[in-house]
Amino acid sequence: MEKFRDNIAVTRERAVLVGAIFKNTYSDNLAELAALAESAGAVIVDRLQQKINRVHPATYIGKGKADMVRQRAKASKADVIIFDNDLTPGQIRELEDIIEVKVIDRSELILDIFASRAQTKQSQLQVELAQLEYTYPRLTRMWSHLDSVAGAGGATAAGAVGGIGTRGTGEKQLEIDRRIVNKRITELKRELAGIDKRKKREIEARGEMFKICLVGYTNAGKSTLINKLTDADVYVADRLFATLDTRTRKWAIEKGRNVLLSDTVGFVRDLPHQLVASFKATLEEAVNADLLLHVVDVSSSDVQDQAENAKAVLEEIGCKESNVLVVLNKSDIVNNHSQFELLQTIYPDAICISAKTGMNLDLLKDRVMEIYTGGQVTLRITASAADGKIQGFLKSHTTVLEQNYSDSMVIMDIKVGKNQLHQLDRFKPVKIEEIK
Ligand SMILES: Nc1nc2c(ncn2[C@@H]2O[C@H](COP(=O)(O)OP(=O)(O)OP(=O)(O)O)[C@@H](O)[C@H]2O)c(=O)[nH]1
Ligand SMILES: [Mg+2]
Repeated sequence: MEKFRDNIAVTRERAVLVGAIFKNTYSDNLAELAALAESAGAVIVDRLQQKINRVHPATYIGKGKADMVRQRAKASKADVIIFDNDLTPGQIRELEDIIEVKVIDRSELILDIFASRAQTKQSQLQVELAQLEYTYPRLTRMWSHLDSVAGAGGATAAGAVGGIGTRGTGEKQLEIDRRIVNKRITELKRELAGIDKRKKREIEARGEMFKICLVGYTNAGKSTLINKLTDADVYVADRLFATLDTRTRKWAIEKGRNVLLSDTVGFVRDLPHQLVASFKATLEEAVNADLLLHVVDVSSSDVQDQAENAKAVLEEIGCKESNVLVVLNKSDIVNNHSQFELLQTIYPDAICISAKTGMNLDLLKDRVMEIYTGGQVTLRITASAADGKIQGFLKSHTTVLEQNYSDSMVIMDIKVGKNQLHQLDRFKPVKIEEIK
């Protein structure tokens, strides 16, 4: 195995995709794996789906099928085989022996993409932790294998020294001991806990503001939407996992009505468990939100699965379904109209928008406003003109339609959300009356 897995990164490598599907299950077309591989920079030269009756413990797909993969890999001059299924270290080793080309699995591919995208300290540490936790058990077994191959060189000690894809010298790696990895894991956890605490304080400092979080499958258009609605200036790209960090901005839904809008990491089917665990703090933003906008890319041929998978991740991290508003994005480039209609029946409350062209963003604003305020009422508030507190509150938390003075009184006509009415109690104005 040390012959091939000296570098797990797949940039510019010629890749053959392999997916094992079980008889009687639906046929997944490897589209997602292809998108992931391309996002990681690989060039796809062939793809194969193998129907199997059961998992073969040694090779997952069985020796005969592995041999077929070898022939195809040879014919297409492949550098790497990427499996859609998660493999054990032992299976990877057996497969590499048979196929004679580097083999990686889906989780390793995703971790590699995350590693190349991580920009902030927090996401870099989160990815490193996930890599160590996923790769480490594999490495320890690789090391025990190496021990018996005197002088073997080139096996990766990936996360331990510098992230997946880092080539190190064999000698040096043999020196790397499990304790170093464990120590690093402890260090990472401690550093991340510190960042978590700071983030929690930041969230608390936001106080009573209404919090909205954009969630959904990767590449659905979340960052495009936050950029359109606020001055966020988040990086947008037609590739998977463009965003790994959370960005929060003020969004003025109406004049004087500010809410907080957050963009966060996108989801994908079966995100490696280690990754979800270490990105917990980033995903916390979604758990704490008052409202989630689930952005769905209606131009994708895989849209229904993507939406279902995103829902599953939301459930996994503990979000309530009642807080979710589905947003059908990219309505400007629908190619499959019957699928689009079907989606509208599945999600009858969804709003069809285009984050790119701005289509229907006013409808989205109205709906969010409705949820935020619980419907609005118009009130005439009479208070002492000297009462600065109530005037300050009304100006920053409600829509002031008119403001007049009479004697020592101020009379303000305002539009306010029913959900906010209780906040008026503490100001004790002289008079509150509803007006039409
Ligand atoms: N035609 C069209 N393209 C869109 C629309 N919204 C986003 N896109 C494109 O879709 C791609 C992905 O957009 P992003 O905003 O980066 O998607 P994201 O959900 O933030 O993706 P991740 O950060 O990877 O999770 C970009 O190429 C956008 O230009 C839309 O409404 N219409
Ligand atoms: Mg994004």
